[in-house]
Amino acid sequence: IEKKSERTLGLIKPDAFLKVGKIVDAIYKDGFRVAQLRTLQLTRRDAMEFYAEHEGKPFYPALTEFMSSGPIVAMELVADGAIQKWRKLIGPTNTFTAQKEAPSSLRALFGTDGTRNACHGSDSTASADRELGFFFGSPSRFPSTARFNNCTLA
Ligand code: DGI
Repeated sequence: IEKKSERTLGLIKPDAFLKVGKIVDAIYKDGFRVAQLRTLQLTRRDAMEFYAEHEGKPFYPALTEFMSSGPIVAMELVADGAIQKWRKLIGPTNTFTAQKEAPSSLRALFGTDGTRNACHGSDSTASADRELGFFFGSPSRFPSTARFNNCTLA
């Protein structure tokens, strides 16, 4: 079955920021094209808006605190069936579940725990459109990335 070329929003979360080299390498090895990439840091308010669907859940405060705790990498990833393909590459939501069930997945390799799980991927075409607009829409809501130029990448 021929799948349609698709785009998705991939994030490298703060706990895996310094693994951007290894993660982008895995992204290319899996056959994605990286159409856009930027480094930025979310404010708490940005993180609350990005994850608004989880407002009121017990993990929402820790999630939004974590997502605004340091620099992240936002990527527009393009491939046939990119949405499911990227979610398969990152693995199950919980890092420990990923380590048991998908030990070569990015969350298994680079995640920290249930909240801090290294990567994000859109879960539908509607969320991919919304999330790509959030990070790459014009005019951009995010300031210059120049202040991250001193970070050392692993
Ligand atoms: O699409 P996912 O990131 O795999 O999962 P999601 O949209 O259901 O949840 C968004 C993020 O919120 C997830 O990456 C980690 C966090 N999260 C989800 N469920 C739980 C959670 N964090 C904790 N601590 N406990 C949860 O049950």
